[in-house]
Amino acid sequence: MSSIIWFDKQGDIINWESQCLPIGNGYLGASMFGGVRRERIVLNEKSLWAGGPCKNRPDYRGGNKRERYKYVAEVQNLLAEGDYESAVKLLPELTGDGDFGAYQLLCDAVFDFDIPDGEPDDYIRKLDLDKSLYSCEFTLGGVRYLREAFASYPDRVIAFRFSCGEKISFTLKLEKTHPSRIFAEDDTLVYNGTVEDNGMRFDARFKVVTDGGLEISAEGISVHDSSETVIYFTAATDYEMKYPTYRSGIDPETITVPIINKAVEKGWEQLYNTHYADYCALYDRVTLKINDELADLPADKLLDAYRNGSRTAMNRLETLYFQYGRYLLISSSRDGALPANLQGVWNESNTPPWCCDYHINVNLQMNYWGAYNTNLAETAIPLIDFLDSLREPGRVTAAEYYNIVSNESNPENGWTAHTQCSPFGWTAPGWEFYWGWSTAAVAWLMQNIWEHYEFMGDIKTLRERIFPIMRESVRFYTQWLRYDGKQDRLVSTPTYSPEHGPVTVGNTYEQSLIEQLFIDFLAASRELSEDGELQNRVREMLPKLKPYHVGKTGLLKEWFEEDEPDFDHSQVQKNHRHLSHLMGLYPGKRITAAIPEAMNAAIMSMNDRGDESTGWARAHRLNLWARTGDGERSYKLLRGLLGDCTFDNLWDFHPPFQIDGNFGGSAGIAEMLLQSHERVIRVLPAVPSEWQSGAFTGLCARGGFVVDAEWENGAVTSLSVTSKNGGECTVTFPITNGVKALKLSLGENGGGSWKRED
Ligand code: FUC
Repeated sequence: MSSIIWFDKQGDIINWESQCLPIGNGYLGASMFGGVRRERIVLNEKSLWAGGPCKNRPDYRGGNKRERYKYVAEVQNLLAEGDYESAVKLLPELTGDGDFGAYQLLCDAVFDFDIPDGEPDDYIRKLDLDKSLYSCEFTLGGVRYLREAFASYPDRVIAFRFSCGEKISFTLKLEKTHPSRIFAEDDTLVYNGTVEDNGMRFDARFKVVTDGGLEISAEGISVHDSSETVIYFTAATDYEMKYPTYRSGIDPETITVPIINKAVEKGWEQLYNTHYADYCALYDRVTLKINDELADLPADKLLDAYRNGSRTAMNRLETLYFQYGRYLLISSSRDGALPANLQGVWNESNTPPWCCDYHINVNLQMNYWGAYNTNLAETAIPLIDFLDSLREPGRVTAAEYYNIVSNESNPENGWTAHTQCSPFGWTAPGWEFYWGWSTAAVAWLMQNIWEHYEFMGDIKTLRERIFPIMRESVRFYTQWLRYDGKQDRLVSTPTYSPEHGPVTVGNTYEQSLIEQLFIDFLAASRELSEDGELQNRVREMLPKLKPYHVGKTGLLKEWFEEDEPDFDHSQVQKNHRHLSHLMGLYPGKRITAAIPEAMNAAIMSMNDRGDESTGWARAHRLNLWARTGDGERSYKLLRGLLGDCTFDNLWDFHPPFQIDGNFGGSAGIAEMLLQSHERVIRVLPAVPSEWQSGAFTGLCARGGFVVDAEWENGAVTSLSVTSKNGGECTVTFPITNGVKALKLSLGENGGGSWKRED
């Protein structure tokens, strides 16, 4: 069944986050509503940001205050002495300040179509995920209207086509623009300006090819009596992901002009063919079918039916949501552009929630949870590039806040970042300690990039791109950890469990993330035959981290001190959205059924926190439950995520719209179908009884294996495992009532397949 998100009525153009349908190519985004007479298209260029260094802000330092390490040391000493009250007084010193900036809207393109009054018939607007094509079609006064759009990554352009059975007229005006010049250049409307806050330059072009009359002026575009008009759109800025100026010095029009000319030369058909080939090369790698998926309803009605428990709607929405996550990742994260932000690439505001930034206490990590297991490794390259770019500013933060200094005799000696990052190398803590301090956030991100090697086995990328970033992060943590006599372990201190709880010493979040980084770093070193002082140091420190402890209640402790009499329970929130102490279960690999005490304590903690939460927090819970192997509970979380935290356009909400929940949800569905974190490939490890039968192709396992499977009545009926790099793997999967292990040996670059015979 094809994967199409569709509506039988126009979207409300005011209600962007729930009504629009998005297209994008990593650099650019457009979101449409399907308005019949008035259409609003929200346009974005991913690097268009306020904030950062500029003429008016010559002293910009990525938020870093100076010599904060002195206060940090004092806080550490006070905490070690048990003087929490005095330590807390100093926490405002452990913050950053300055202009963080925000992701900007490029502009709204508002179309007014001169078409007769009346209700349209046979209205349909849709986003076809299989074709990566948006369209809106209707009949009015006996005339059929068709509007289409796609965003091409190879040609870096978005194309809009307006066709109808008769000749019509329409206008296009740009609204919510930045300070700019808007003018005609032959058949092109040029929107050339700057972001007021920082002088970032941009150039956007709308080139019109029409069979009708055309007028372009500062007012916008006016098309008369046309039965077909194509508008080619592109935009670029002078942003460059390079410390310390973050400007390329290149006129953006030198990028946009050749792009737009080439696009027109190619024309709609050829552009689309190039786009389709590029898109399918990623998207088509994975298919998913669950039961019969009968319902084919408009998205809002599909959601209603889903909430009401309609069987046919359920599996349909689940597979659609799964593929939508993949579509959104392909559309918002491509090599050469910045990574997907809190809203991917789509944004209607100059003051978006959380600045639409790169939050790294869960959100950016979650954006990429599905990148590898759903076979989209290429989409995660921007994350590697971005983290690499944070190393230089991150060294300033390491020096000012941690006294970990890189210099000529000690280069690349350690980098760090905190809760929120910007494209301008903001790596300092936030302007309040309680949400802004997050020393282990980078350790967490190292899991994301290590996955590249785990899944792809690409030694060159590991050696040249990933390992240097990891190694410098490891250097940072080895110098940061200190021995705590009371706790008898090496600790990160002070720590604050993301957005939750009192300041403590060595909370589970930080200890467990640093532990996982050390483990992964040693594994990476083995692959590269790197062994030296740093590896020795890590081997020595690793067993002293002791992250996991079970409390009096039997729950896994979030704070080491939580059973102590003077622990401040007033800050503990029972149903808090973050499950920061369970990093070892997911996305980490430390808590498994092989350590039942830890697994049981983790499960008790999850039960204690409850299943209801915000969008991304449900997606995290879904992945966590999938790791426990509990299919029914995972399914309950999935149903909650889709039923309670999803807008009509299938965007996840926190609220507001936050794309991490879409990505985490998609990753979670894959995690229910296939797991590989324990050196064993588990097929259908957490499938609910509701998913009686189904089939998937192309899901990826660590070690470079690609798995296709079919199942019926919960038992695998067909299984194929293909190795990308050669090697052996062990596969387990359910056969009738139980799980049996089957070993497949796969040759060099070879593959294997197995068909169950009854
Ligand atoms: C994290 C969360 C918030 C929000 C923000 C963008 O800090 O705790 O809920 O999602 O990121």
